[in-house]
Amino acid sequence: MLSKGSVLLLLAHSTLGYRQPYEYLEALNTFGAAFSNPEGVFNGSVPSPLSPDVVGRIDAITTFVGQDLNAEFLFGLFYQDTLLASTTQLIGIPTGMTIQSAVVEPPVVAVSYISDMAYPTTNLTVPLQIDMFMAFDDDTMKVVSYDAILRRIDDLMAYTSPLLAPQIAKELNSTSTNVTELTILKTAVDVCAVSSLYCTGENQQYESQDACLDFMSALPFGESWQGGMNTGWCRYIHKNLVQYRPDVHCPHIGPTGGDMCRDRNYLDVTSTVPFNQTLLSYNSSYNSADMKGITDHGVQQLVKVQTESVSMTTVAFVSGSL
Ligand SMILES: *[C@@H]1O[C@H](CO)[C@@H](O)[C@H](O)[C@H]1NC(C)=O
Ligand SMILES: *[C@@H]1O[C@H](CO)[C@@H](O)[C@H](O)[C@H]1NC(C)=O
Ligand SMILES: *[C@@H]1O[C@H](CO)[C@@H](O)[C@H](O)[C@H]1NC(C)=O
Ligand SMILES: *[C@@H]1O[C@H](CO)[C@@H](O)[C@H](O)[C@H]1NC(C)=O
Ligand SMILES: *[C@@H]1O[C@H](CO)[C@@H](O)[C@H](O)[C@H]1NC(C)=O
Ligand SMILES: CC(=O)N[C@H]1CO[C@H](CO)[C@@H](O)[C@@H]1O
Repeated sequence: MLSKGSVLLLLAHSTLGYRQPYEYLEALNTFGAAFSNPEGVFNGSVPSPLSPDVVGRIDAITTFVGQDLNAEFLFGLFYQDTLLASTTQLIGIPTGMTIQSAVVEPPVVAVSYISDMAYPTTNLTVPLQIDMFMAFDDDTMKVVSYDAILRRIDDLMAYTSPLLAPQIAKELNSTSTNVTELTILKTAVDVCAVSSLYCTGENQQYESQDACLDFMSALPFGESWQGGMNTGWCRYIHKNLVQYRPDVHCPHIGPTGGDMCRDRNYLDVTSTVPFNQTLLSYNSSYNSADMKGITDHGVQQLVKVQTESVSMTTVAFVSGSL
């Protein structure tokens, strides 16, 4: 319990201070524009909005550490290899990004984007809502932490799969009208095509093309939230990254799934906080000047946040006076 006269002490971070709110909004727009132009980011014509030490997490997939892996996932994932570029893909290509909601609370921004995902072979464009907590390097305004949730990813897949399936059947000369079967077939064909082309020599994963098709056809596609688990869906996601670094990504589409497409423990996943830069911002509004006139009880309620990890930006109570 706080005694009367307790002082709310706010330990300051040793940075120069935060940017103006509009600068965070600009950074959100920059990120949105980059996400909508993956090819440009990947070929270097659009500067990457990511800080070199970025750590990102996408709930339906997993955590990515460092600029290379994050760039591959956020941008490279959508930049199709010529091998598959003209075929129907289960993952759309972002073609536009708008902000539906945003809160700027330096150093953290919470944002909900609507990304227009295009499926060119079917002329389909479907919105995907992406909720993110983001923190920026305040010198460069590049993303240093992001925690992304693909909102309604299950609904999106349920909506698009039957619309894509007839075109997939046509491309694969299949007479099936069963969406599940076609999805598994498409996953197997694409993963194995990528594996044969890129995963050779030391990076070889399967004994033969047939061995690959057999393995992939028997593997459950999985639920859409299992994009980081031992599923066909996980390998389907990772197949797009193989083109960039076969040595890193081939194991992810192979039988073992490497360190990406594997069993994961729900409790571990949920309790791990992988970020280097905090996504907590409770110091920024509640400074001691703001607290004037608020009762001790009120202050306690405001800062009674249970946090998972305590970083330098922390709130502490000191009894007595300073
Ligand atoms: C890079 O990507 C942009 C955007 O799609 C494109 O306009 C440009 O031609 C590409 N440049 C190179 C060198 O491939
Ligand atoms: C997509 O639109 C183009 C141009 O309108 C049309 O030629 C093509 O047939 C359409 N494709 C499908 C699969 O609907
Ligand atoms: C589908 O059939 C066409 C025409 O016979 C052929 O050119 C194409 O290679 C076949 N595609 C596949 C994936 O088997
Ligand atoms: C589609 O195929 C799956 C897997 O073979 C099967 O479990 C399911 O019953 C089929 N659905 C329909 C509607 O036939
Ligand atoms: C926390 O709040 C104090 C008091 O307003 C302020 O001096 C300090 O700069 C803040 N720390 C951060 C990291 O914003
Ligand atoms: C600079 C720094 O602290 N990098 C760390 C960021 O977090 C990842 C794991 O989440 C570490 O592997 C890095 O060393």
